[in-house]
Amino acid sequence: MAENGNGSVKEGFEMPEIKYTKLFINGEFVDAASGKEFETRDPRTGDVIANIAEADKVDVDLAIKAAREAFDHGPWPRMSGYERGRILHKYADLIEQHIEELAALDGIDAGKLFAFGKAVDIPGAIRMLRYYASAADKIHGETLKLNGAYQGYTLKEPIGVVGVIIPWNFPSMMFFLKVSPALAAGCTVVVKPAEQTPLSALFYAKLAKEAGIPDGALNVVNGFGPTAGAALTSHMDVDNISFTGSPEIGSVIMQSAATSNLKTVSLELGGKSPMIIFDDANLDMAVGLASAAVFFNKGEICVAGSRVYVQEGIYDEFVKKVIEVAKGWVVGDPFDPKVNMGPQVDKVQYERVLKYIEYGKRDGATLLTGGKPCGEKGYYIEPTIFADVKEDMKIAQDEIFGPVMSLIKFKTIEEAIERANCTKYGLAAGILTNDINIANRVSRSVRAGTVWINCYFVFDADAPFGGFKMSGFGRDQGMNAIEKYLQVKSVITPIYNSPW
Ligand code: TXE
Repeated sequence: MAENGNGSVKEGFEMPEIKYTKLFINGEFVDAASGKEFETRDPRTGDVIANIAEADKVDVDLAIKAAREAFDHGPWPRMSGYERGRILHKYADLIEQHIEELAALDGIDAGKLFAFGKAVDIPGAIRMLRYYASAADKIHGETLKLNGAYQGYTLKEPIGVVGVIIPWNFPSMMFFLKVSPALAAGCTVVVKPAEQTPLSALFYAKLAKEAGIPDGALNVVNGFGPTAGAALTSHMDVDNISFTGSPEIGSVIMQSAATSNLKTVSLELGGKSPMIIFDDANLDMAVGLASAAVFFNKGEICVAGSRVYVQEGIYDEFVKKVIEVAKGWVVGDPFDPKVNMGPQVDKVQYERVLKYIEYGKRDGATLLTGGKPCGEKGYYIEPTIFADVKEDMKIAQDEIFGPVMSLIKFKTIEEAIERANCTKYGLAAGILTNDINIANRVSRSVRAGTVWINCYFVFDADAPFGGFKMSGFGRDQGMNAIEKYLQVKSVITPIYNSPW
């Protein structure tokens, strides 16, 4: 642990004041109808940060009613794309004025590195918002030359009320990954943030109002999945659900959509991504990227490169070096600039990761380093590496969502491809090689929505992101994503006395 780790706040740093704790419905902060609240906790200590209004079905119904009214009769979908874009850019300007405070809120709520939040997370969320703000006036249909004396065109119209259900690992990025294209398309939105990280979403709701987003167009209802989340997915007046979370809940959400009003659904459901390192790769780069790929954000990242396949020629050398690098990762208070890895988000995830470490030992993998909790309080776990991992072990198949690397030796390209593809997931893959032919062949053979060659974790608003197989379907980011929030309408007219 770093000196300042274990829950102590770095000297001179002022913790953000918790200003917003209520539900945000129809442009107002309101208590839950039941008066219920839930606690949000600081993973550095396990202490309560604040009590948050807890939405139930009644509150979610009110938020949906406001969103429906704002969609059916309000100005948001009726404005020009240019005007919506202007307001969304203003929204981004306001967020820019609060980067530090927002990074600190995600830091205390999710245990995320404050410095990283300030430099990457919140700026990344802003970039997402600006990307779609600039796209709002570029939504076009097509012209259609039809059979006979008819012509037509397509209109792309906003799909309606969008329900957004997001997880806790990137509270700000997730919020804008979904909300930005939906608002740019002219939809109105009800967001249910993860119950572990309710704070920054409420701040974003407040800034949305200040930016001029009309009442009802963006609502935030904090609460739990089986109550607030389920009320959103089963509602007859919600037209689309955009979800990121576990495959188990993705399946529940599809069922709920199917048995209510057949609302459209997009799902991003995590992964078990392979990092494939060939003999000719730059070894130091490979060691650095492979450790960052699974320890970054304490492994709480859907694209974590948790299965590391290393070709036999460099395997022994790689193992020596990666153990050293893992031991050098500083675990501790995410507000301390010396720290590389903060605490797991909550007690449930902390215990889940420790349980997986036990499964690894039980199933015969060799623990090379880490494997234990650290610190006297809070949810800290050492960067952990297992070797001799076999594909039929639980640690090689399940998404652990923690700082646990599984090392696997391979001989040939064919073997690497086959083994990389042998989980139910298909979200991302990393390939490290200097041979263009290997890079091309493997990138086309791995079944994954994103392939990084000689890099990892390179996200951009312009690069579509989503999964193959049980990592889900539908894409966030890129111009593709805006299509999820649009309907295509064909308009057909006769042509009289047409010369052709
Ligand atoms: O996910 P859940 P949890 C994976 C990761 C993690 C595991 C469990 O492996 O360890 O899932 O995490 C809402 N109807 N991922 O339990 O339950 C819930 O309130 C509607 C990968 O946090 O899927 C939260 O807002 N909504 C993932 C959201 O779903 C429901 C990121 C996610 O929670 C609901 C997070 C219901 N019945 C976890 N039940 C990724 N893809 O990055 C829950 N929710």
